[in-house]
Amino acid sequence: MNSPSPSDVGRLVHLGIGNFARAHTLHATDVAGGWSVVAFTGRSATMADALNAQGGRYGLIVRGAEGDEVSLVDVIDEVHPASDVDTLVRLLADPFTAVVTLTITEKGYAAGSDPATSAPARIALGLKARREAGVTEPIALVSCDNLTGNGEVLGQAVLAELDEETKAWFPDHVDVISSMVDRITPSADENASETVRAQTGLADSVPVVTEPFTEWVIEDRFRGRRPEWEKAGVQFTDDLEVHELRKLRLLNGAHTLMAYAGQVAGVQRVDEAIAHREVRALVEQLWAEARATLPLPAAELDAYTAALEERFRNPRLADNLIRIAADGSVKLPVRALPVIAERGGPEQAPGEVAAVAAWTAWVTDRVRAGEEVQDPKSEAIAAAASLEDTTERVSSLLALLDVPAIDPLVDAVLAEEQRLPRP
Ligand code: CS2
Repeated sequence: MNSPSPSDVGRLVHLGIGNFARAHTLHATDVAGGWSVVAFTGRSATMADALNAQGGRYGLIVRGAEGDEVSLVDVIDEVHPASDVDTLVRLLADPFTAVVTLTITEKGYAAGSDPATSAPARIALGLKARREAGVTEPIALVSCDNLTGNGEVLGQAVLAELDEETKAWFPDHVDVISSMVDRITPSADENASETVRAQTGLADSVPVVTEPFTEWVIEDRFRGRRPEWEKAGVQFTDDLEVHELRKLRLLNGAHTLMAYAGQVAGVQRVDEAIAHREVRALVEQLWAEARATLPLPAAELDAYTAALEERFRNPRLADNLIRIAADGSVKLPVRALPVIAERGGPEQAPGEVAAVAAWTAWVTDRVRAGEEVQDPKSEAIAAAASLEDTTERVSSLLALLDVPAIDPLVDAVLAEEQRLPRP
C-alpha cells in the first residue's frame, strides 16, 4: 500500500471479481500496463483464496469458433473477500487509488445500507475516509454492469449512503462514470484448467473462458488518472447511452428471451437456442421491436444483429442458458419492459412480451418441479409461481418486476405463455 510515482500510474480497485470482470476490465487494465490492482470478491469469497494462491494470475482462454487462444493475465496484486470492509476503506482513503471499477451485477445496486452486503454502502464509507484524510486527487467510480445509465445508478446509490459533509465534498472529488462492457463469458468448463496448464504452465484453479469479441465503451469524463485503456481497444465517448441501449436491448434482451424460452423448449445452451426454429423466430421478433426504439441507422443495426447471431452460434463457447436465467426479476425491467412501454404497449411488442412470458412460464415450471430459481426475489417468486389461479399467478409474478404495472400486460403474457414452443 505504498505510493510509488510516476504520476501516470495508480491503483485500481475492482469490486466483484467474477469471470466477467476478469475477461475484460482486468484484462484491459493488464494490457494498458503500469497499474496496480486490488480486487474484492462478489458473493463468493472463495475466489479470493483461489487467486491469491496463484499470485493473482489466471489464464484467459479466448474460445473462437475455430480454436482457443490462451494467455496469462498478471495484473492483480491482492484479492480480498467483499466482507473485508476495513481494507477497502483504507484503499479508498489512499491518494494512489484513482479508479474503482465495479461488476457487482444488477442486483448489487439495490443492496441497501449495510456495508456488509452493499457495495455502494462500502464505497460511501471509503469516500468519507478519503475526505477525512484530506485527499485532493479525484477518484473515478466506473460501473461496468448491465444497467441503463449505470454510472448514474451507482452515483445515486452511493450518495444515498453518504453523510452531509461527504455529500458536499463529493462533486469536486468524485467522478461517477458510465460504461458499456460486452464480452460473453460462460462458466469455465472442466477442461479449462488443463488447457491453461498445458499452454502456459500455470496451475490455475479458476481459469476464464470467453469469446473473441470484446467491446468496452466508457464515458470520457475522468478528471484524475486512469489506465491507458485505449491500448486495449477501449473507446471513450461523450454519448454512451446509445451504446448501452443497443447492447442491453439487442444482446441482453435476446439472451434473456433465449434463456427462458430455450429452456421451456427443452434446450440448454445459447447455440442450441438460436438454432431452434421457433425460439429463433421469437428472437427475430424481439430484435425488430427493440431496433425500432434505437436511434441508429438500419445498416448499423443489421451489422450488429448479424454479428450477434454469429456470436450466439459459436459452437465451442458452450454458454449455458441457466447462467443467463439468473436474476430475471432485475434483468427484465432493464432489458424488455422499457421496449414494451416505448412501443406503446404489449400489442406492439409481442417478442418482448414473449421474453416476459417465457420467464413466468420458466419460473413456474421450475418452482413446481421443486427446483431453485436463482434470484434476489426467489422466495416471492416461489410463492407467486405456486398460485393455482393462472391470472393471479401471472399478475403476482409481474408485480415483482418493479415497474408500474402496464395493465394489458397480464393478458398478453398469459396469451404468449400458451404460444411458447414446448418439447
Ligand atoms: C448475460 C450477460 O448473464 C446475462 O444475463 O446476458 O452476462 C452477457 O453475457 C454479457 O452482458 C455479454 O457482454
